[in-house]
Amino acid sequence: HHDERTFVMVKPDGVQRGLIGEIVSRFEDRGLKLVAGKFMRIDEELAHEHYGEHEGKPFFDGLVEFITSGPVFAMVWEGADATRQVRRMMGETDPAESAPGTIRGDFGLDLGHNVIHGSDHEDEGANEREIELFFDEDELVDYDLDASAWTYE
Ligand code: DAT
Ligand code: MG
Repeated sequence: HHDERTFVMVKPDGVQRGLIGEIVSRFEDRGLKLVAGKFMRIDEELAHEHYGEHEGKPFFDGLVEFITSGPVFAMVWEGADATRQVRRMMGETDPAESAPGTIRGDFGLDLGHNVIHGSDHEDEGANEREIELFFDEDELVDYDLDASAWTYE
């Protein structure tokens, strides 16, 4: 199956640092297919829903403040094992522990400002839940990506 979808977002720090294009390029280069994209501001309510699993943790308030502090670029990417592959390309949660060559390892130094969000592949269904939270069904574009014929055997 090449049609697994995952939710990805360039966070406010990544937007302000001009990294949207670089990050989109990495997923394009990998052969993933862009299904949706939206430049937007996350409000308090959406932030609480999106990061609900972290409510009550000491970093939660700061996390909500950060993610609502400026625009984000939300995306849906599709491809074989997309959720896990995007996470591998992102690196670890802490940029300081992320290998060079990963997005967080190449563009971050500090845990709070780690440039990108991707659905957790170890949390069953997180990808679908997050896609639904950020996008309406009619915002997901149905098309064939010609390059896929050369990406997949
Ligand atoms: P990830 O974004 O890799 O899925 P997560 O879901 O555990 O990581 O946490 C969500 C975000 O919260 C993470 O990108 C950065 C922030 N965060 C996580 N743990 C933190 C901590 N111990 N201190 C400060 N911020 C933290
Ligand atoms: Mg997470």
